[in-house]
Amino acid sequence: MGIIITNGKIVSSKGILEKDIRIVGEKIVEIGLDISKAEDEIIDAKGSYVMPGAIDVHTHFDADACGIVADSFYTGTKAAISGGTTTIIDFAEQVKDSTLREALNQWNEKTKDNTYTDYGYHMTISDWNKETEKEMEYMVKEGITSFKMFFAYKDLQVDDRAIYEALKKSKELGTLISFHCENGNLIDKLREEAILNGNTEPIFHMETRPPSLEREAISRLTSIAEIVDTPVYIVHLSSKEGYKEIERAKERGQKIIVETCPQYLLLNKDYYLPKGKDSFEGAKYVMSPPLRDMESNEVLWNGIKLGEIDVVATDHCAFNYKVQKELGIDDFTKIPNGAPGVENRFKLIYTYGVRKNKITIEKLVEVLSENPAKIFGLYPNKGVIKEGSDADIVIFNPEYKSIINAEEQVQNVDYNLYEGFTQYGRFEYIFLRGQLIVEKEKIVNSTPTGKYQKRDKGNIL
Ligand code: DUC
Ligand code: ZN
Ligand code: ZN
Repeated sequence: MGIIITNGKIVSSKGILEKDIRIVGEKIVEIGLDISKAEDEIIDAKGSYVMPGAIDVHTHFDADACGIVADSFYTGTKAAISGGTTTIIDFAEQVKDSTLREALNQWNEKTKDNTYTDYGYHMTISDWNKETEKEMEYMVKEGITSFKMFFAYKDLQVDDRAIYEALKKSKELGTLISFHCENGNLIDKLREEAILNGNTEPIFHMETRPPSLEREAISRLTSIAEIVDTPVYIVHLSSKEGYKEIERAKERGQKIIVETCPQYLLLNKDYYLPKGKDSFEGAKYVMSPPLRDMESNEVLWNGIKLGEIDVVATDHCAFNYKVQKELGIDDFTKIPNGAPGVENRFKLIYTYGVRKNKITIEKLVEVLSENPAKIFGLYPNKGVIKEGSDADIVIFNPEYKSIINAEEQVQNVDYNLYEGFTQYGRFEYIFLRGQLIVEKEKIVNSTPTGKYQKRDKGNIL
């Protein structure tokens, strides 16, 4: 017995198809008309879009501050699938003086039988040495075909020489390295100066991470990548300054893959301004890079439309406002760095992108599903509705309207970046590998059945 999804509009980056889908077990087995067989269960998707499950390639679940975890893999992936995301790729983090294998073991323990979505890992490299280089080969065998390096943070950042060597190794292996582009040494200096001058409020998180320092790191990265002659992936692009720097590299003929996040499209630096009685509220928006000006919002939207920005991910890294963000009440440098959003991405991009005519519905599928799957070696199992693909399917009814409210969210965190925002759409059904997980916005399969995805090498678009 199979499942037939009928009457819906199947969306891909190429257009819309009005056909039926037949699912048997975990896979899509047929797409066409009159394909149902006796005893098939029929799902009527009239009035809805039928889309491949979204993929969020940038999450940090299980992030700890003062011994507390807001979103674990369990709650975080439950929130993800409630919001239309059926696969996530989280960052496993090598800490200095330890190995990539140790990080992988740690992440495997966190995720075991504990995720509602399918999942994979990128491996963060923070200790570059001969052993790390060798371990990259082992990671590829384990299905980890992407890595990450940082230009910022004392504990994580690597120098130009390490980036050059790692890119050479990555090129040899056919893998991809993503980069957090902010000049950490100068940011550290600006933060010290701010505190010495008594500038302790959350707004100084933004003031001490100016867009010029994002541009500088991008310029350095693209210069190194040019020498190695290899593509690079830039995570969470936030500013028009950074965008222009990427354009310059592309004009030279370089391949740069670019990700942004809803917060850099929809929010701006005014959120750091003290509001009413609570001058600390800006702490909710302490994330890196920080929020930028409204012009940057528009440049990034336009970049998506033009195909210059390839992926919209979330950088979900949740800390509660109470107790956790409050660690920095007297000193912004102690505010845990990160913000939630895994649950909200799909409807926000639909509401403020598609409904506002900034992008098409096809582009939404491209940047939320198809490109992430292609870039990170999940395609065509994921990212597309096609015969033979995993039946990760979102049936999205665009007509419902709701207001974002942290009290009603699935994310296990006490605030929402988009509190009070209107959003459109309702998830009528969400399937993960043929299993019905969400019906009418409610989780109907309470067992986490997410599976680790051994990834292939990605296709550079
Ligand atoms: N960068 C990330 O990608 N995530 C959380 C914090 C950061 O700086
Ligand atoms: Zn980052
Ligand atoms: Zn991140």
